[in-house]
Amino acid sequence: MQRLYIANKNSSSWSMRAWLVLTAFNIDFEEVLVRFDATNPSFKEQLSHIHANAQVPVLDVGEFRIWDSLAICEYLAEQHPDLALWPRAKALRAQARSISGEMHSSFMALRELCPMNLQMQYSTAEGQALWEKHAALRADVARIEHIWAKRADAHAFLFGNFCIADAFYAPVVMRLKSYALPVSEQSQQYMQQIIKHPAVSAWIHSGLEETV
Ligand SMILES: N[C@@H](CCC(=O)N[C@@H](CS)C(=O)NCC(=O)O)C(=O)O
Repeated sequence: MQRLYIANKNSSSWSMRAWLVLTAFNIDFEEVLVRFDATNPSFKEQLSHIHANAQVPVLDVGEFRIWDSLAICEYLAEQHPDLALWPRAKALRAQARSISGEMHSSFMALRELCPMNLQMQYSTAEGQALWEKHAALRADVARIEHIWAKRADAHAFLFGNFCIADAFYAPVVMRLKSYALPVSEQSQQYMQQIIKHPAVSAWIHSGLEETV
């Protein structure tokens, strides 16, 4: 069976994306969690035996290994054309790929200032202080909210049904929530949709149970 190497569910946002796609679409896989924290000083060394770049996620499909979250999702979409991991309509699929690529390569202020930490919750005042201090963070969140606002139905996922693009934005949802960043009512509705998705809530549950 294929194996997905991941790090701590509390904090590993790139692991979360690949894991969500496999789980949400009921694709068989075995999970191997390599702790990435002070309890495991040999994380890099352990991972280097799986792949030379020594990062997670890595999907080991037996014949070969894929070592990047977006490449893993593309591979899964190729392997399961019946499952609509990307939207079926060509134009929507192109948009879904574009915003997933944008997530993969952008939003550095949000990523640096608000690392994923499911077990942490800022107060509204703490979130506001962070927000006011960092213009780059406000710009990242404005762009993300603009992307989310494009969805056709305020109560749906980005392209109707849950797809790879939603998995890519799920850790963003968790960051906005943990750091209590002020977002619109519409964005909060999308965040609720994501948080209550069964795959996302299963990941959150395990992340909250982890000892830090
Ligand atoms: N571009 C990679 C990024 C992977 C990445 O940065 N993974 C983090 C964990 S979320 C990691 O392995 N960090 C450990 C390190 O870089 O030493 C992907 O999308 O898979």
